[in-house]
Amino acid sequence: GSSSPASQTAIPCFVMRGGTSKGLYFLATDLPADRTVRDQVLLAAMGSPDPREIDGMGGGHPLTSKVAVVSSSDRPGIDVEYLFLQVWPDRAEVSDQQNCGNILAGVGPFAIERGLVPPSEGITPVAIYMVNTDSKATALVETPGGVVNYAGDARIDGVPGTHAPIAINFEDVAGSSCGALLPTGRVVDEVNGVEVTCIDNGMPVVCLNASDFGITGYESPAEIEANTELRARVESIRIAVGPMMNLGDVTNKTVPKMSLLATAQNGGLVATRTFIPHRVHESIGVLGAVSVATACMLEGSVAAQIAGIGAVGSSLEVEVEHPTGSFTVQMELGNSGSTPVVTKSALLRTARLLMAGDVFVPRSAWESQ
Ligand code: NQM
Repeated sequence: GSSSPASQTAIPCFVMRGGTSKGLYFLATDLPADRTVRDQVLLAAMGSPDPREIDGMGGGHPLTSKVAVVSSSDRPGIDVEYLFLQVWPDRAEVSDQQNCGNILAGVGPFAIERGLVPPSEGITPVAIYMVNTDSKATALVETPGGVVNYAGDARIDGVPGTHAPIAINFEDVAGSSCGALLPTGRVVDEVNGVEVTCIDNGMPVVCLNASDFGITGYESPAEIEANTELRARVESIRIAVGPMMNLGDVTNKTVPKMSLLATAQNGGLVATRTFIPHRVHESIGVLGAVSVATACMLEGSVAAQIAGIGAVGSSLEVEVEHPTGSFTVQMELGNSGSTPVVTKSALLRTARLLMAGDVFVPRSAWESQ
């Protein structure tokens, strides 16, 4: 009846495509301050746990069950803070254990649209503190006439059509999750009889040689997901390397990502098929691609053995191939002794505001604690 309290709570929310992912974008001030209640609310908003997320906004896949929580910042040189949350589709769990460079692509436009960052004429640089990894990114957002522009000629593989370019620059992301670029202290480790390269240049990734697993590395994500023996072998290596990468017990974590590598097919650096970590990515994550490209620069690594290149020059542009095309990473290299180190990386993304309004959650979700 009209006197009963509203059965649902409305929360201001944008739905955005960020790069090759899609998610819900919130201002931190619009969400419950208590983490347990916040996670309860986000699960309800997405419709998790349910493999189809039918009673919520999630798309039933990790790439479409993502959340950005954005807030203003007092940190020097920083405009906004971005916390990434992965909502598991099929498990009642929200994880802050990884960053996401694709959802990051929507953070600049969102911050401008929601009034956290005043637009400049032409292009607005947005300096973003990435809470999950205590690191910084700068996104360049087109704002002609002080309005965010989403239309343009930039194309990224894995997304139909063309859109306004959003250039993103990273500095100092090495070791941001694991404490070191090479968290095991070695370029190559042997785990379960297989050579692996464990690396973190913004995302913890384990580079594997696809041929060690009896596949070509050019299979479709669906074919790879259907290979139960392969999945079990990759997962047991993942569990084994977790503690070696300073990530602890990773059984229930979304990291490290497991990237099966093969010789490039289309003139790129290397071909990738990446477990994130249970579903296989339709393309590759942003920081995941940066980490794989970095591994290719390290002499003797599993990646370099396949890519067949050492470090060349001080700045280069490489294509990391993936199931739906390739991902361009620009890298600047410095030297630490004889080891090349990636000092900066830059890449191109696009993002688009899909919907702005309120997301509704059952009142009990917000009041559950
Ligand atoms: O590596 C998927 C994505 C990602 C993460 C994943 C990402 C990144 O494509 O920076 O973007 O690997 O979980 O959104």
